[in-house]
Amino acid sequence: MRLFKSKFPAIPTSEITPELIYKNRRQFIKQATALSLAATYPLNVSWSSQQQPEKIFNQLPKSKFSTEEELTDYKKVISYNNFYEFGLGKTTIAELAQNFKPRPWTLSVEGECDKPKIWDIDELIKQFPVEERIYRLRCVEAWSMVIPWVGFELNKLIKASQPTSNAKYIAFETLHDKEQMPGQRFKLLGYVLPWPYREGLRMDEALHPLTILSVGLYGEVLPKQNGAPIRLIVPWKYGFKSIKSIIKIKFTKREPYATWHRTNPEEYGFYANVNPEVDHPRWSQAKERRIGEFFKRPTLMFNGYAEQVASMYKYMDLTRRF
Ligand SMILES: Nc1nc2c(c(=O)[nH]1)N[C@H]1C(S)=C(S)[C@@H](COP(=O)(O)O)O[C@H]1N2
Ligand SMILES: [Mo]
Repeated sequence: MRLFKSKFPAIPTSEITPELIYKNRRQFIKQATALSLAATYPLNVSWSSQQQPEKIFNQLPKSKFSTEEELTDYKKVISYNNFYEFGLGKTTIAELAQNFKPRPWTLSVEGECDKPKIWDIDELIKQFPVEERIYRLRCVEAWSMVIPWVGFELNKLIKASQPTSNAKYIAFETLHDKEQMPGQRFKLLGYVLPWPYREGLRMDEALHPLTILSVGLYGEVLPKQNGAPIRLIVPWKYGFKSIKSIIKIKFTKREPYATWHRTNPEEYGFYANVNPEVDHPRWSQAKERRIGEFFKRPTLMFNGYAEQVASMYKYMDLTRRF
């Protein structure tokens, strides 16, 4: 059961009016009214008044790829984030992201493909039906969460775009907009990361059924701080590969620019596969703290997805190409 604040409006009045709300409008209003009448738990955080708590994804199919581990608390998922476009602190991102406008939004698919297209975000969600996928997310900083994402397999969008035989890699780019993203205005952060934030995958990794594009979590539209309106999730890689607020996807011949890798190749490899045996130069990767737990737990090879993904790397020296 999701937590809604008590002044939750019966009719959504926000600028976020996805088609799905209209599609399920009757049911949505019924639910929303019931919830606003019921005694609900207020979110005790200052930015909650600006949150968009619409539970817009009804009766989602559950993915067979979901983990059965205990979910990380919703409040933790939306209040402990890494999103450098908004700042350096993890607990302040949620507040700093509240003026961000994730709709209207377009995602451009381009490069080495026969069917390039500029997608409207809601058109994309309609075209590629979403499901619930519960994944572990392991940050390079040795913490992890278990999150019920709402999304669809990236391979569906790739197939619809008809990549050419030259498409060996796929590149992703986040919005670059100083007006909306305060972290992009600060010199200090500018020295840390060149904007826009970019990431990339090898084509077989991008086509893997575990790789998804996420548009929601916990049955809601994706909160701004978690990468609204659309982000990548690659569960066997460190969190920084899972690029947020994507505006562009490009098929390329060569290994694309990847922000953390290019700015600090000693510390962040292009592959960034979760590997307890390869330490980060400044700390061990052998264990992780599951957010909400006290004791650390051992980190698993490929974040526990070895059975599904290890074969993609069987001829690679994973200590050299980390
Ligand atoms: N555009 C962009 N995407 C990003 C980041 C970022 O700073 N900018 N941080 C990454 C890192 S380091 C992590 S751990 C995850 C965190 O996702 P979450 O806040 O939803 O848990 O987002 C990744 N995606
Ligand atoms: Mo991270």
